[in-house]
Amino acid sequence: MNGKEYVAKLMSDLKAKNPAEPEFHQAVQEVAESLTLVLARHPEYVHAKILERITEPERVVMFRVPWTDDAGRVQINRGFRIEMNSAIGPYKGGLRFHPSVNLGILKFLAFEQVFKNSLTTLPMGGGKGGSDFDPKGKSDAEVMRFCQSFMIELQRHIGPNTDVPAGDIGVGGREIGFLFGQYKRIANEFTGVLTGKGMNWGGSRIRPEATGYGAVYFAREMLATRGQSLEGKICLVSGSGNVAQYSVEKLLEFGAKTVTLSDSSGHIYDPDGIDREKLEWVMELKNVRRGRISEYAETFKSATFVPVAAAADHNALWAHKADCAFPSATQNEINGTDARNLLEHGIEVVAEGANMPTTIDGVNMFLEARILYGPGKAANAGGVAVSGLEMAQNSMRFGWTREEVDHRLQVIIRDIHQACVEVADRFGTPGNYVNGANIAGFLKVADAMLDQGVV
Ligand code: NDP
Ligand code: 2IT
Repeated sequence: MNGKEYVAKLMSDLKAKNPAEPEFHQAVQEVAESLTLVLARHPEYVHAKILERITEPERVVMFRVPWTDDAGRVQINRGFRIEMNSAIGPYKGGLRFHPSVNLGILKFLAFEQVFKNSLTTLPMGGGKGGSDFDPKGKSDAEVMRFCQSFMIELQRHIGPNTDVPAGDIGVGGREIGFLFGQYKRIANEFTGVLTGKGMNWGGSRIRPEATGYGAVYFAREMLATRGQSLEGKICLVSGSGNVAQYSVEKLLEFGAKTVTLSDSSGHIYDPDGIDREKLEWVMELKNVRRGRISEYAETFKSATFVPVAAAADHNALWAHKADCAFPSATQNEINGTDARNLLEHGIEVVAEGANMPTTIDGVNMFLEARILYGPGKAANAGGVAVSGLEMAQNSMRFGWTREEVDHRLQVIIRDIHQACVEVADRFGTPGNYVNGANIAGFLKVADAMLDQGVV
């Protein structure tokens, strides 16, 4: 069997065994295609069935989460934790609370996390979890009761040396606080069992900023390969949550101008740019008042709000002219049409703050156009990297300064970028960060799996 046939068989078996999980199929397909380059040179991975094993979670936990709302009604959600791979360290990855959450989405995220965590150079395996619970419109007391109920089950499966969850969509500082409080109460232990903790109770400096800052640092590294910088660049950022906010903050610091933000209702376009004052306003809107991004255009007259068009085949945010794009909302937010729109308007850089925001045809268009395309597992690895640094600080019972953590984050991102460039070169596809990230992330995990036998 040649590489192409091997991947075709792997995919047809995977789809038969895991039906109705399109995002998981998509994530595996992209990695497996990169790995055809590796398998030809390394038959030992084929013999040991590394790909077949790496696509099968080590453990999946699925559970009922009952809670009562403020009106006293009983509510039921579904909770999950996917423990994907522990070859190089304890399972590590975020929790997502969003009504769209299902097994297939969390498996795609856990799969991506395995390679991403390997790229960070830190000893972390891969996992992901969450619930179809929707925090939107819920009171703090409802969110707390939900988190407490969720943790009553999750606590059996996690631990600082076993599995260390963190935040993702719908899970920020507030939720991590409620989850940590309940874990501590049940386990009667104060340990670093979650990351993204508050600064007074074991959190790391720069963890809230890390994913957005990291994506911008990654873009800086990519631009440097062409002798350019972010200074003066026009940037499109999607989302308006954790990753989007800190991407805009770092872009401002580097002299770039961000002209968009979004949420699931639509996007704002502000040709004057989102300055520090406007960004501060967005942070208050989203993190404190938990409002909608449409209010931005009501407050700042330079901006227009464009609602999501129900039947549209594209996302209007990506049709604005810009130099750089930082998709920071969710998976598959850039399809083939969006990629074409970006390319037609001269996009030079795409750095993915979100996980798998670009469909496979969109990815292929970016690669063919030879723009600087940084896939999520490399470009957004700063978040989990600083989670790894939070674990290290918790183990030492010590905390580093902002400068120390930020310096380490920059070094890690530089090393990830370097690894992507070198590995893409070594496997005959220079400048292809998709192959670079997939292969570099894979080799370390695959070799650890070989060393550890058939487990
Ligand atoms: P937040 O919950 O803070 O923000 C998510 C943002 O994306 C919101 O503006 C939200 O809008 C929007 N969004 C979410 N789902 C959809 C959807 N289905 N369609 C349109 N817009 C949507 O999450 P984060 O900023 O933490 O996460 C954003 C992305 O970054 C995700 O892909 C996540 O997996 C990834 N990521 C996050 C990391 C982290 O450390 N937090 C680390 C690495 C990657 P609305 O309010 O309307 O839902
Ligand atoms: O997708 C991700 O890397 C995250 N949501 C962060 C995971 C973590 O453990 O910090």
